[in-house]
Amino acid sequence: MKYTIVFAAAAGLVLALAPAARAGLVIDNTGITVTTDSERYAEHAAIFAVDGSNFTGVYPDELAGSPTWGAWLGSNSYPTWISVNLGGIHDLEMMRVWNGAGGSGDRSAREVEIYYSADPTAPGGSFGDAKWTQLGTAAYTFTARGAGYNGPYLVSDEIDMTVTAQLVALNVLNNYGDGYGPHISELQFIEVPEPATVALLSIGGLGMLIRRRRRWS
Ligand SMILES: [Ca+2]
Repeated sequence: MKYTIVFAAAAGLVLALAPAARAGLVIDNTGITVTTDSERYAEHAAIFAVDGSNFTGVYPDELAGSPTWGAWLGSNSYPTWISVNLGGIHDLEMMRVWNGAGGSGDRSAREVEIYYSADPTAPGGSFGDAKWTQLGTAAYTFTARGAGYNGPYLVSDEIDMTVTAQLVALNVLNNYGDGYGPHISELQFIEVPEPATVALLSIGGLGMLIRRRRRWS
């Protein structure tokens, strides 16, 4: 009876700890690579959507005196896609988006299908392939960012992603009207902590409970 109570309390503790332990960790972008079907200009290559730059998107920083524009600008031939390889399999919690600006803000990506795969050989662009799974059942509508080039801009979208994946692909169906193409300044991926971390916390909590129980009995 006593053990049952302790076990129930421990189980409750595990449940209580789990949400706290889910405070996300940003995946380091060092090992991240990308593939795409379009880069409008070399200085607007797809890699700049995951290079850890352009969180503010302030015009002078973004465009003037910079070797790159810090953002991906795709082609205006839709759909156009970018596939992010996280460098390993991760239990994702969220994707954070800094949508692009440009024009009067209407270069921001608008309707975007999101696909993911734990298989790094999933073929970019062929999202009907069985290796891909679509997140949700339809395209997401990303938030347009900024009016004109003059930020600063905040995070435009936080997309919940409770999935295990190595690849995350954005299939962009359109932008907010600018003729150049979709513009995305930065993508950030948040993962849940390693299960080992949660397990250690739980075991620690269980030990404390048992000790306390013994002291009381
Ligand atoms: Ca960037």
